[in-house]
Amino acid sequence: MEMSFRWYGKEDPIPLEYIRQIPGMKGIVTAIYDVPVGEAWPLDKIMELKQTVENADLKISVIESVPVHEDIKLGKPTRDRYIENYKTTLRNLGEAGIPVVCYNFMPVFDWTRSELDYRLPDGSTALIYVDEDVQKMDPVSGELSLPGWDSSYTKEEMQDLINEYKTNVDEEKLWQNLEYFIKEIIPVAEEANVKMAIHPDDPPWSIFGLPRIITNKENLDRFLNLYDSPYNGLTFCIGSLGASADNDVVEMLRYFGKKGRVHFVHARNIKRTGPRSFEESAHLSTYGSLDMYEVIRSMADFDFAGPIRPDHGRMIWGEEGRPGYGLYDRALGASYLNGLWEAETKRRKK
Ligand SMILES: [Mn+2]
Repeated sequence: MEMSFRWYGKEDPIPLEYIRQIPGMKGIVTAIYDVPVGEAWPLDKIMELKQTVENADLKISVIESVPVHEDIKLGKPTRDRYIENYKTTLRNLGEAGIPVVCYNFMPVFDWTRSELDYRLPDGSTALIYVDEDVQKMDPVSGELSLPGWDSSYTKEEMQDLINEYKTNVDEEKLWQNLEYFIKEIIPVAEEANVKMAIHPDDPPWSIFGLPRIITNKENLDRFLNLYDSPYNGLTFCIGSLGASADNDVVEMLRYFGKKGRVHFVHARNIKRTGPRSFEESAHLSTYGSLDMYEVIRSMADFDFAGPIRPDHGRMIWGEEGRPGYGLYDRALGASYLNGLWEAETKRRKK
């Protein structure tokens, strides 16, 4: 297990030097943020990022993420140009020695929450998802006030995009579009020696009537079978998958880990507050619905040697900044996970 931490580049209020001071911290999870979605990442920008991280005595463990252009998810004729750009990016990342790329295939919306600063009883704030609140939002009417949604679309563009999915892309069509993409990029990932790690949909169910398919064990299996290669793998996000009580994340992690397809782990706890509602809790097992000791135990069962990061954290100790991505609670999460891992792996050697 290689502990890592997400860093949003030079705009991130948390400097690499602080991240380096977290005990056991080895890797950085980051991306290039100033290249438009769909364009190829130039090699010199990647090398500059790598050097910045290495100057802080850390290394890039994972690129999270190389976003997939909507035209690819929609299966439009223009997708081929964007797929070629994606391949160029993968070749450049390979040349820079980047081992893993995290990406997702969620239509229009990335991770979704109804509130980003919900106050927990101890005074800390957390990201939460309350189903009734999300149901009330109507992105097509332009009334969307999705927190954290950094809208690069105008109201009209958003309406057109959502209508395009509703007219042309149901779940099966989205599977076909994903298959087309995977069959194009995995051979390039193999050549470039970059492991692809798809992130599950967060939350793992349809929102706003849009299809979502990377949601449960059966679908993750179906996904891996689209292209049978060790380079076609998963970012196993415990909090995303665990938001649905139907997902036994501990069993799923062990199952996919033993297949050699878990290339990256996102670890955070969530507390389910309804069938389709949850709060992001502190990492400790006793604070959420997921047993983090069992999570670590299943990773020890397949000798996980890849990168893991504390996914989100609460805002504590008066810290302000990017919701979910403060320094303190994620650092506590990393230390807790390191402690569980040390205890479990030492116990096994005795
Ligand atoms: Mn995640």
